[in-house]
Amino acid sequence: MKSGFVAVLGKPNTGKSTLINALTGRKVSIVSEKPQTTRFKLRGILNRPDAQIIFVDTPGFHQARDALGTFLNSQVTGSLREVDLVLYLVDGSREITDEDRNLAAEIKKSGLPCLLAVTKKDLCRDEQIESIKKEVEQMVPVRGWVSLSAVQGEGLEELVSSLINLLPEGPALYPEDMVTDIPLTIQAAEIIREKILHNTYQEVPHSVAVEVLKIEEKPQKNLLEIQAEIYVEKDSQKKIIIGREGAMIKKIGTLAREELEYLTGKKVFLALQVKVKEKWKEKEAFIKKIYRS
Ligand SMILES: Nc1nc2c(ncn2[C@@H]2O[C@H](COP(=O)(O)OP(=O)(O)OP(=O)(O)O)[C@@H](O)[C@H]2O)c(=O)[nH]1
Ligand SMILES: [Mg+2]
Repeated sequence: MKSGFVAVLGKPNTGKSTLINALTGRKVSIVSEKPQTTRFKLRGILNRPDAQIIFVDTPGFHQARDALGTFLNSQVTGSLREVDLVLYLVDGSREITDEDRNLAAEIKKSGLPCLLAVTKKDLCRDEQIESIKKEVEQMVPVRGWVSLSAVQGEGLEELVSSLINLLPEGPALYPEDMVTDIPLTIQAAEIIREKILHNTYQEVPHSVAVEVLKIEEKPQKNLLEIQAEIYVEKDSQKKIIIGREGAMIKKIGTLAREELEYLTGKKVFLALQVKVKEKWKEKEAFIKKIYRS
């Protein structure tokens, strides 16, 4: 039996969360086309008869411009101290940038074994993949590489076999029916945030934080009452989230409620409140409170 933790690292938007969801067959982590969707470490567990792989999803490593960016990057570098192996994702459909290079330098510094995955194979030519592989090999020593498309499910089996090969011997570390260890409060907050990411544009998605304050169970009614706060940085953003005559907040609430009902198998009553917290992305204490770290 092989088992261990694999940090899934890459610059923003390389497809880390999409890949973990595809591998585990569940929505462990929210996904959007906007960079910096993932804001903290999330674990997704893949069980095989001969192995248990615990994937650690991480925020996209980038050039930080505020306290939130610094916090996100610290989640990435912190994950390097917790894992057995690194899965380094590089987007096959884009040029390699300094963000890829800076991350490669962090991985190299960690001394951890690293497997390269060139992602979004469905969007690129074979020559592109080959040239990315060559460039990455100059940046960090890799123990192997795969190219894959998480969206089309291509290359995933090869990836899993390569990871199992590199993992240490060991027993399963989590129960076999467990896919994630994320508590419902965080899952609910992420689902709400995802609906906002999918329905708002420009600076709004990046200025949103969601905190679930309370989840109350009413077993006799098979009901969950969930109370959450949506934080934005400016009054103008609050107006966008609420929408004309409350249309946007209603849409976000309905979409989130439906998904939470599907996830929990219970009826959900969702109470959302939008609050302005000026410059929260500059406030480390606020960020740590929201992300409970
Ligand atoms: N065509 C294609 N698109 C993909 C693939 N994998 C991910 N995407 C898209 O790329 C975008 C980013 O995906 P995410 O999984 O959120 O990327 P991420 O690396 O987790 O991003 P951050 O959390 O922001 O660092 C989304 O729009 C995905 O649908 C793929 O294999 N092919
Ligand atoms: Mg992500």
